[in-house]
Amino acid sequence: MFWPLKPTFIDRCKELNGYDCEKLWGAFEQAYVGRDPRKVPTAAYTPFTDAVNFNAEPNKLMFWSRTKDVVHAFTEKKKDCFLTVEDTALGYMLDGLTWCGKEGSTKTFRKIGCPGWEENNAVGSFWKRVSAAFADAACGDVTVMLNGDIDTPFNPTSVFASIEMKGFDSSRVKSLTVVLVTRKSAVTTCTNASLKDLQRELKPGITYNCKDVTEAKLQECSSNPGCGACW
Ligand code: DVN
Repeated sequence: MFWPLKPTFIDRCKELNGYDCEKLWGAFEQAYVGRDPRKVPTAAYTPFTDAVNFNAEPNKLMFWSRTKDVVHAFTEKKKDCFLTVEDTALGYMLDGLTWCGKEGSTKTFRKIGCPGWEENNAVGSFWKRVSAAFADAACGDVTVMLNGDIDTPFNPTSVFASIEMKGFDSSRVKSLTVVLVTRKSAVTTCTNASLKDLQRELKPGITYNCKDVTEAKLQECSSNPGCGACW
């Protein structure tokens, strides 16, 4: 099935209010249209991130790695307290979608003919660029939801480790809290070796916290009123 990308982008953009959606579409599309879909550098999306001009509300930013479903189920109920990049204008319009361009064409293609998750593909470069913009805007206390059901919840090649954490400005980010979520059997706790790596890589001046949280507890927290730390 083929759905053009633009109507979805524009509809989602209108839901957010306050954006010139045609202008955002133009800034987005110029990154990949007419290009080899394997040669889209992250910088090609800078006109888009500049046009979104995202200003983070302090203490609300929620990062994640290998917890996509569980984190979004949580922020869906807690939008006043926590925002992932997909809950903001940086990520909302493109969440869950695939696209690319083609040399010599002015069209946007969907899935068929688009490369997979390889270096400099149109979709991957977009998420790397918007993740960098999201992390750059972070201030105050930030949170990351990591996966306690795997051996290495902090993976150095993940977008969170390789782009977002490196992008925190230590003069603005006060603390990072790891919420280590366990769905089934807890393979990992806050004593995990990869979390020691995380602490070593955290910029000096940013305070580290870690909480082991079951998914059941997280569900309870998402139903609690207020933004206080429930875990
Ligand atoms: O903090 C978040 C958020 O801000 C986001 O922009 O980046 C952070 C999450 O990225 P991450 O740390 O690399 O976490 P993941 O879980 O390893 O990867 C996140 C997503 O990237 C995956 O869910 C994949 O998206 P999809 O296919 O479910 O829509 C995608 N992804 C990552 N590596 C991939 C891949 N898709 C296919 N193949 C891969 N090797």
